[in-house]
Amino acid sequence: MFGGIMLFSKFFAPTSRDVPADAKIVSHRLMLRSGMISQTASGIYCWLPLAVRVLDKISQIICDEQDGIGANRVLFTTIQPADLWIESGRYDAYGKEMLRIKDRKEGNFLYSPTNEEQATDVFRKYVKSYRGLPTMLYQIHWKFRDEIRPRFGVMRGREFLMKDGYSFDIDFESAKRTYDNVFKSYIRIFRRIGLTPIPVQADSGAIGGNMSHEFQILAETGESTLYYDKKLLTSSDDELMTTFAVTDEKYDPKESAVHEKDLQISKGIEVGHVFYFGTKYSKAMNTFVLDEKGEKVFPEMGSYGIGVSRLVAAIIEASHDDRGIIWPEAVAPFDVVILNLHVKNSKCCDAASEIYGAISSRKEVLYDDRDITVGEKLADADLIGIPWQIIIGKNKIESEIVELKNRKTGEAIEISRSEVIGRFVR
Ligand code: 5CA
Repeated sequence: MFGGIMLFSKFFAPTSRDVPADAKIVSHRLMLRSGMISQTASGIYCWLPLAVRVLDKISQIICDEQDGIGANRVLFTTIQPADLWIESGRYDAYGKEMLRIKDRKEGNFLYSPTNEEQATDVFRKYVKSYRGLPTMLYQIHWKFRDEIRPRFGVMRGREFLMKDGYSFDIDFESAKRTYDNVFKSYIRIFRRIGLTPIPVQADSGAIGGNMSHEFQILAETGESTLYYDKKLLTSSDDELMTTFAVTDEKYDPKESAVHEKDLQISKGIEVGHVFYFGTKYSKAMNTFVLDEKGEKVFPEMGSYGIGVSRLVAAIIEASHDDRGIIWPEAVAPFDVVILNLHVKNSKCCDAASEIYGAISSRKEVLYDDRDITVGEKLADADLIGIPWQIIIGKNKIESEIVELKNRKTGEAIEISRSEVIGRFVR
């Protein structure tokens, strides 16, 4: 990431001390209080600048890891013709969660809840030979699902941002390799974000198919109950490929391979879900390639989702304290916040200008230049959770001393102006 600076006085982050009464979980409360989101309708939120910066950081990590396994980023459409779904047989089956739309000519359309049909349609238009395989297309785009019970803010929204990928392989062995590659890339993505992913054996639900895993993040407010061996929490990436948690519907103490003393039961949030479903869509949508002998082969498919907007809430559930959010460095909206506690004191202003001018060549810096009370400034910084705070007060500034505080540990040290610059610009 390149550096940059932003003046808080010009930054649209409408923070608030009020605790929203109807927000039941901490991430929802903190996202509202830190001015990250603004509700427009049930389960439908506007994303404000702090939140957009976090979405962008998460997306960047996802794209990096997906491009790294040879997936191609595209943008499918949010509006799809119903015909594609009639062809796959899902138009009626999907039920009331699908938002159905008519255009001015009375044509039937829908707002994408997922894009298996469309990905298959794009594939079949262009790929005619086994030489075009394997192929994987992915996007990061908005979805709409008319959930019966949207709740917990963006955790279960109706409109939400998803990374969704779709793979096409010539046979099962190749499809399984692709599935495993995506599986491993997901583990890397969640680790890079600063989370501990728990793979879970899963059902395929509305997507259909015969092999499926979820990726969950532990949090007390999670909607799933997970049963797992406690060594899962410290497993290597390779070990996570073969040892999974199960959810309560699947847990059978008689069949469990986990020793009772190692069994952990915790709540989790589903942040990702991968599916292998073979030729379900390629057959239904008459999508085939010709193999080496010139014979028709229906590609073996999989689809792979990450709840990008849900992740923002899940990260906060996993990383906060009673003062606010504690962003993991990799996805923080800014790297550093400079708190000028006395914006009318010229020495403090000079120090702040010098420090942000120097640091912003390497780091993303928010400079809190607002004319508000010291208490409000300190409280806002803890609330929005930027990993490092440089606090400039008038008492020590004569001797060129500022305070450097770590948001996570709360540890604060007194340090000279030049030293603090040296810490961030190396
Ligand atoms: N087509 C497949 C994979 S591309 C699919 O749609 N999978 S999914 O239904 O499991 O969704 C993928 C991820 O999106 C989920 O793991 C979850 O993290 C997120 N997600 C699903 N529904 C919602 C929702 N209502 N609000 C926020 N995130 C959601």
